[in-house]
Amino acid sequence: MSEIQSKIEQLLNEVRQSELKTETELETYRIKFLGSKNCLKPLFAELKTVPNEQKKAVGLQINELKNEAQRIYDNFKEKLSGATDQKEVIDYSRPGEPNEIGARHPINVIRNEIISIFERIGYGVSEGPEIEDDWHNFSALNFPDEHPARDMQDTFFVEKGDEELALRTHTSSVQVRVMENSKPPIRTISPGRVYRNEAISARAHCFFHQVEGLFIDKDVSFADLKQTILYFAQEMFGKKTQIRLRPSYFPFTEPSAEVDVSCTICKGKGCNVCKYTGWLEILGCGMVDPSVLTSANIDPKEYSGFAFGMGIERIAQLKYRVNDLRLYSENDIRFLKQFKSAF
Ligand code: 2U9
Repeated sequence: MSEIQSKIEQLLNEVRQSELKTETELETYRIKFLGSKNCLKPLFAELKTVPNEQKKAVGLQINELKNEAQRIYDNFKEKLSGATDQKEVIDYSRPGEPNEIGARHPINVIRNEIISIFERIGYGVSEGPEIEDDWHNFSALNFPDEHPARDMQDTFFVEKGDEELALRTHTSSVQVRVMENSKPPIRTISPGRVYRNEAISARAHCFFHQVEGLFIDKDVSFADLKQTILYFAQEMFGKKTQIRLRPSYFPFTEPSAEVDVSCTICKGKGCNVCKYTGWLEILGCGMVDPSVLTSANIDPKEYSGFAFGMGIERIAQLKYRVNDLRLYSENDIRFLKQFKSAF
């Protein structure tokens, strides 16, 4: 082996044994083997002195050394930059991925809005059990024993030993408890879930939500009731909303009325939402029947009161124009995420 060939071999070994662990080592290597004044250059100069018959072979060896030096440089450079990338992945100072914020259920949004409207005129909120006894759900509210609402078709009965309990069919039962446990003046609303044994469809469900209201004091009149309902309707549906009362019947109120608001869509002109009547039914109300006051130990000669009740789904339906009741309990995220709200 000629002198130049052993130099080439020596450099080849050196290149192959290089361990380049830092940027500085990499740069030193680059300057030595690949830089403008690299240590391979003298070999090319020396090549000129090599006898012609060996020139080709030696030239190829120098080229191979040069390529090997470049390959090794590239390998280490890639490794080092890979390590830098990895450092970026575990950069603990980076802010986390934000969680998507949920939305309130539309029934809760409307419930809270109704509560807020009545709280502004002095009403408190009362809650009670969903499993009720016959007295609080029916008898105290003047439902005769044979009243159809007690029937198996409307009420879910619950067996508990000898006691016959039921899933409450309205939140009036909560207000009977308020009357029994406190003295007038009473101003309370009871929001909550109620149950009725109905086949599930777009228009009916076996459970829904109500807000009922009760006002008992001395000299409470039907005019007070009407003004309270007007206030509620205008807060809920807008200042220009009008109301109309139609006579009705409920066992627990006398006289009783159903209340319509001027159509929130067409403002009374007539459209397919109000079936071209200009009016939408929103709640029922009336003066508390004296026998209901007596049941809860309130003297009807001294006190009078009014009450009202509404379905939250119904109000939500009018506000949001949702026409299928089932959507409210299916928990479809595409439906629920549309109700971001202040309430
Ligand atoms: C007491 C006495 C009377 C509450 C009332 C209504 C009229 C009424 C319905 C509206 C639609 C129920 O959700 S709905 O199906 N409610 O029409 N509710 S008066 O009367 C009471 C409440 C409590 C102690």
